[in-house]
Amino acid sequence: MNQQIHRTVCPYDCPDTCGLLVEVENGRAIKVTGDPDHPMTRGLLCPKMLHYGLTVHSPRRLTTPLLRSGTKGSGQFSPISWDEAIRLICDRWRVLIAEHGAESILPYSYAGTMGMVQRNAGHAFFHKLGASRLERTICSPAKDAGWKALMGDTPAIDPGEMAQSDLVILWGINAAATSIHAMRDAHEARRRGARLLVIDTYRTPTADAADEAFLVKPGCDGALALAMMHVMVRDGSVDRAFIAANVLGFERFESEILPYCSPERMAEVCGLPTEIIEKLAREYADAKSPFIRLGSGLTRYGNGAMTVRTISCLPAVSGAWRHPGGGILCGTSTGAAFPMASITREDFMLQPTRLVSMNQLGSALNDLSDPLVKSLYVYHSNPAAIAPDQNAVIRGLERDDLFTVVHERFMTDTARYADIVLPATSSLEHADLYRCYGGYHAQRCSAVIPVIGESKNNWEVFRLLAQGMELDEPFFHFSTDELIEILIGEENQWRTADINLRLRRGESVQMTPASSPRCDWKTPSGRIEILNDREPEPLPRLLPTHAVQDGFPLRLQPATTPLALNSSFYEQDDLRQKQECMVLMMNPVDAGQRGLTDGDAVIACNTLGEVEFTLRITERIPAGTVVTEGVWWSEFIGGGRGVNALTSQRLTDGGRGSTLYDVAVEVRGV
Ligand SMILES: Nc1nc2c(c(=O)[nH]1)N[C@H]1C(S)=C(S)[C@@H](COP(=O)(O)OP(=O)(O)OC[C@H]3O[C@@H](n4cnc5c(=O)[nH]c(N)nc54)[C@H](O)[C@@H]3O)O[C@H]1N2
Ligand SMILES: Nc1nc2c(c(=O)[nH]1)N[C@H]1C(S)=C(S)[C@@H](COP(=O)(O)OP(=O)(O)OC[C@H]3O[C@@H](n4cnc5c(=O)[nH]c(N)nc54)[C@H](O)[C@@H]3O)O[C@H]1N2
Ligand code: SF4
Ligand SMILES: [Mo]
Repeated sequence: MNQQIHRTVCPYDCPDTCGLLVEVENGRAIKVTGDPDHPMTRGLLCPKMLHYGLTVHSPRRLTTPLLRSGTKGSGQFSPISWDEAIRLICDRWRVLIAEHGAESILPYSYAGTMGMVQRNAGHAFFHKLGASRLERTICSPAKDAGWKALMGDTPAIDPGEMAQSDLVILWGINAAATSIHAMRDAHEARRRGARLLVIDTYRTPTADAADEAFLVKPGCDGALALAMMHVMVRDGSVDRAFIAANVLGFERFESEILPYCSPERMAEVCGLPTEIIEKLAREYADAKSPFIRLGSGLTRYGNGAMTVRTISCLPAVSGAWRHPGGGILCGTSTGAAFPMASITREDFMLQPTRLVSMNQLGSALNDLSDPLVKSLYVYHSNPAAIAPDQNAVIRGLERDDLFTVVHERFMTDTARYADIVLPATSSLEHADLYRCYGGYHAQRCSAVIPVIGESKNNWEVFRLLAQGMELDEPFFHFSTDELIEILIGEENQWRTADINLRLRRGESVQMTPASSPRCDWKTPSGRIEILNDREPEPLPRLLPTHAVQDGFPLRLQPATTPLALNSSFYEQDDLRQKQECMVLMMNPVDAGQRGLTDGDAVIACNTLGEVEFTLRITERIPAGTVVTEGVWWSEFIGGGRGVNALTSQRLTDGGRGSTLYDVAVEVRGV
């Protein structure tokens, strides 16, 4: 028996980027555990990755290239060889480029793997081809836009500071599901005496772990933050000395905005009673070093950027920034640690090509002209399930004249609509370099098992396509390891020669962020800019969400589940069965008003679509809101449509992000 333990990294889109130990026996991953020596993981893994072997060796894995043999969406395909697949794709693209121009080809990729080489493997190829470019903004760009409007380029504080705080607020983050190591840190802070508060739209497992949870109406946190600051001004608990030295424009904010944001007024908007807002404001102001960990949940609304900007004013007004442990953390950025431009190769573009928002794929496939999108190449993403306005996306994918290629590990909703499907490796079958967005670590890894079937990794496929399209560029001859070497070759502020050496050895390394001292604000004025005249809205203020629609009185919140990650992990039967089925959670009051009972089959609808759910009546959801968790594959749900048949292609107020959580619906029995 040949048995070995290998070090590798979790490839999924999760802020923790865990170190994994994989036990391999005769070429199969038989056990996966959290690396005890990894600075963030420290031996703790989430339930999804504990059985990663079931994903990697799933009987559902695609093993050969496939050519469509039935109608689009039928899932009927015949196996073909790689040579034939590449030839068919390149022949078709040559014709399309001659007839419609290269911008008629649209790549679509996002976060199936977070490895820097495999994730960005297509950029150089599509830039060289002159294809349309994808604006990759589905996740939370509104968070960055909101932060930037107030804080400019000020870097994030160290997530580890949470331990020094006396009041931790997890705001719009379901850490127990989505960032389990931040949750562990929150527990540790609490054991040391900090109070733990959660602000969410429903009672999540994270809320259960808190000393107190506050449930707001979806997209209305800005009102809560404004009311808190109103109370702080009224009660004289703002830090005037800190403001005078560090903040720009507080006087105007104080005189033009806050007087209209009394708790009485804002209570109606955010759904929290006046006395609770008062209490929360006092507790925040009285804490010495309150630490706000801001999630992405509240950013996916029409007012998402403004909400982040408004909440981020709190530590400026209270002076929390003065003390270690105090402040607000939106997420860390390690983007500058590696020379990504040497992989993405924007210099390969002869001129900047058309940009298409990934949040508006439905419109791009149905309405975009000059040129029409004639070919879609999807890799490590599942837009038929995860993109907003699913009906529009699928209508586009059904077009007979659209040539669709999907490179995937599984027969996803998107792959079902492909003309050609290409089998992709899992992270255990290819090399890559990973960096984290919830901390400052990085790690390189090699393949630890042989490839499954004829799968190929993203970079290998783009090398074959470059050859097929006769793209004459030495770059396309590099191996994955050579590209990794380009990324870690040179030292910089983040990576010393020693860190690079340890990266080469496959160790998990803690990089040194190019940080600045506390209260060194990287804004044009050198202060926290509560007043920012460069923004369309110069001051933070109350902005409405999108989802106010007559006839659709309930707010639907699509939420995450600990048992899946976006549409990934539905291939693991055990995890999926624990979720049981696609559930819609509703407060007893709303259910009573509609004559619905627990377990009913129900339909949630709005002007975009109708989706079937199984109803679960629960006090965990406040009246007026309904919640569904997970992004289900259509093969496991009734009616064939997931929650994104109800979400819209409208964009956020800043950052052109998705407004996936900004949804109005009505619910009825089937
Ligand atoms: N298990 C698991 N882990 C994941 C993912 C997953 O799907 N499953 N997804 C990964 C990805 S891609 C991302 S971007 C991150 C996201 O991770 P998080 O930042 O945690 O974001 P979400 O889970 O989308 O939303 C967080 C919480 O915000 C709440 N929320 C929604 N709207 C509002 C609002 O208006 N106000 C307030 N206060 N709360 C609101 C939701 O109910 C949810 O509990 O997680 C990553 N990790
Ligand atoms: N309703 C609703 N919609 C959402 C969300 C939500 O919470 N609710 N979350 C949103 C967010 S925050 C995000 S970030 C997006 C995420 O959207 P996506 O990035 O599309 O993420 P996944 O759904 O995980 O799909 C990734 C696919 O990549 C494939 N894959 C994995 N590794 C590889 C590889 O190495 N090569 C190739 N070729 N394929 C690979 C997997 O099999 C999987 O099918 O979804 C968004 N959509
Ligand atoms: S999904 Fe997140 S918590 Fe789970 S193993 Fe991967 S990085 Fe760690
Ligand atoms: Mo995301």
